[in-house]
Amino acid sequence: MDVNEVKIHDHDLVPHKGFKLINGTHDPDDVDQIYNLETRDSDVFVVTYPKSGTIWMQQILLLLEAKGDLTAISKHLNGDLVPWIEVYGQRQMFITAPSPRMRVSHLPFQFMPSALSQKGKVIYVARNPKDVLVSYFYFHKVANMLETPTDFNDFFEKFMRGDVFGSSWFEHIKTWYSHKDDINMLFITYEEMIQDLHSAVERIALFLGKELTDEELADVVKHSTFNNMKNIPQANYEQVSSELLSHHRGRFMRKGTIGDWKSHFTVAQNEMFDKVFHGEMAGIPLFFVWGIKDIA
Ligand code: PPS
Repeated sequence: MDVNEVKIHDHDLVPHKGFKLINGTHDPDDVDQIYNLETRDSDVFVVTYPKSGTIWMQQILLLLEAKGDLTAISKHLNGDLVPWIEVYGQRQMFITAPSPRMRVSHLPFQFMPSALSQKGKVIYVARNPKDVLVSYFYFHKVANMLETPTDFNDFFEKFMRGDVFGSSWFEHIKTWYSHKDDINMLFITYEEMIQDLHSAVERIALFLGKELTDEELADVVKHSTFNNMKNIPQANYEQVSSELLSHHRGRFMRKGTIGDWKSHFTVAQNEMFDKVFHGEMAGIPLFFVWGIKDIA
């Protein structure tokens, strides 16, 4: 099934084994089977909580594979070339797909192929959760399979309760991070990529064992900057039907920066967020960049 075949049933989230799936996009029985998939050494899974840089990483993987040649990847949507493994029908296609199989996923660790502990690689992209929340708020207005929030506060509360597809941001990152040594995983942040995209792409290429010339690497970087990606229709999913995405209400390449939360959070929301963050992340050695000035 390609992206355009996803059916809009209603806005229901389907609770499944402690995680919330989207009705019509995911099938719980199918998702359960992902755990049993055989993996290959050449498999690459990009794992993210929604709105953390999934499409950005799809673009980088595709460009690394094409040695920086944008025209080689321009005919299809990023999500058709590097699909979400949990979208209904994709698991079956994965089984027979030729190598290298590159996939993205928003699933928590416990649903992913157990064989990843033996074969295959994972790139986990983390983003500071305040910016994730804001980006996800706007995406709910665009994506017709997700309920449009009444207002920002309504969405803020849903996000904090984990009452969204992806469930709790805190649980997602903590479970994946706690398994980082059990699998072959590169942990990278959205903010590191913003700060120095060239170094990030070099790290990703090294992790994947891709050998590119300096010129090819520079092309990968050039075609994955926000300014260039915002003009690439397939990276913005512009070909996806208006039944699925209300394109007039927003874009995938929206702001592409760090700290947009500062123009959205009230003082009270920020205090509440910090309190929850510090409680949930106590003892976890992860540090986030919360504003663009922090890296300038
Ligand atoms: S999704 O729907 O979960 O797949 O969305 P995802 O791709 O994970 O996240 C979308 C946000 O990533 C931003 N983005 C980028 N930022 C900087 N540089 C590049 N090249 C880039 N590509 C995507 C995109 O703009 C969304 O963030 P916001 O804050 O909404 O702009």
